[in-house]
Amino acid sequence: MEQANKQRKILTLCVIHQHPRVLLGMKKRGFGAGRWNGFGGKVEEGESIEEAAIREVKEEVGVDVNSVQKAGVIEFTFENDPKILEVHIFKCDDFEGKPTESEEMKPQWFNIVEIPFKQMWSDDLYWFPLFLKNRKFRGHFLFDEPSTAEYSAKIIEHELTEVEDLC
Ligand code: 8OG
Repeated sequence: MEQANKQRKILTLCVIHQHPRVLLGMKKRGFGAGRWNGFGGKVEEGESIEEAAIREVKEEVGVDVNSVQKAGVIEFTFENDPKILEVHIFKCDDFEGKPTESEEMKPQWFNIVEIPFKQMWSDDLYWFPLFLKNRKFRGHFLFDEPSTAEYSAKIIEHELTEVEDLC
C-alpha cells in the first residue's frame, strides 16, 4: 500500500472557460513544455485539491480565481513506468485580474472552435468536448511515454466515462 501511494501523484489542471472562449497557456518549461494546456501542478501537503488548483492558477497566470467546479478526474500512466498521475480537472469562469505571462506559462485566449489540439496532450481531444458541454467525467489513459514539444504521446489504451457526480 505504501509502495502504491508513493507512485501516485495528485495534480490539478484548471481551464478557464468563458464561453465561447478558453484560456490556455503555452508551457515554457518542465513536464509538457512546448504544448498548450490549462494551469495546474502538484497538490502540496496541507492544502485541499481545490486550494491547490486556485494557487496554481495564481502562480502560473496571475489571476485570482473566485471559485472552481470539478469537471473530471483522469489517471495517466506510462508504459514501463510505475507512476500514476491522478489529475483533477477543474473549470473556472469566475476570476479577477488580467492573465499575465509567468516563467512557466504564456497565456492566450482561444475560441472553442480553434482549440489547438495538435499542440496539446493527445488525451485532450477526448475529454475537452465533454468539458465544454459541462459534463463530468472519469478516465484513464495509458501512454507510451510523456509528450514533449516534438513528440506527441501515443495512447496505448484509454477509457473515459461520463459520470453524474465526482466526489
Ligand atoms: O507541476 P507540473 O507542471 O509538472 O504539472 C503538470 C501539469 O500537467 C498539471 O497541470 C497536470 C497536467 N497534465 C498531466 N498530464 C496531462 C495530460 O495528459 N493532459 C493534460 N491536458 N494535462 C496533463 O500531468
